Amino acid sequence: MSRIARRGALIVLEGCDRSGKTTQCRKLVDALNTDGIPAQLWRFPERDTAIGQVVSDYLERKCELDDHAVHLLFSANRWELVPKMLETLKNGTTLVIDRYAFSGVAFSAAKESLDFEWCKKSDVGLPRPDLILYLNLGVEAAAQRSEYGGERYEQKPFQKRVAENYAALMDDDWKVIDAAKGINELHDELKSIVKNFVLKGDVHGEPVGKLWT
Ligand code: 2DT
Repeated sequence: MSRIARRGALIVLEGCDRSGKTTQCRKLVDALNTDGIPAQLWRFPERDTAIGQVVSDYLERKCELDDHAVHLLFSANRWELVPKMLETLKNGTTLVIDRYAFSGVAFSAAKESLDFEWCKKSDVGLPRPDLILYLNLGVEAAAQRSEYGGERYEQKPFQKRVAENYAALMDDDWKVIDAAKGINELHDELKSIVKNFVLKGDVHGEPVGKLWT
């Protein structure tokens, strides 16, 4: 009997700055690999491409760009990696992605110049995540974790608007996780959710969906 090849799952972690996404993504991928589940850690923006380099310079305040233009560059940075993303999933590797199109909308639409619905448009049709985990941490608690750095967007009023935009994007498919706990406790919770999800195998026979269609 022929078996349909098992694709990997597309898993996204989202949340405001300092919610612990990057640490948790790293620990998750290590844990999955240790348990014999092939997984890779990806992040957006992916600063190593030509487009990502411009985005990185913008974030580090090395250059100025029109708000619309930089929004589209963040989006293009996702689109340029779609072929590799689909190929990796097809080969059975699960992707854990640190930020995705939801960051794109939540951060851009926090700027007065950009409209929320306009911000969604450039990401319509991207591979749709199979699982979205939102690390929920209040802006005050986040700011207490450590000083925000010097990058653009790392200020409290802006982060408050970002959190409101995330709330507007959220639907029943999102898993909201309380991130105001210790690193290991949070890891155990995320690992259990992700492992159950991957092992349940619902996504394996399903094609990757298209976002916001
Ligand atoms: P990191 O600190 O995680 O590297 O993020 N951002 C991110 C956007 O404004 N639009 C996007 O599409 C994405 C993916 C969030 C760098 C900053 O870039 C913001 C924080």
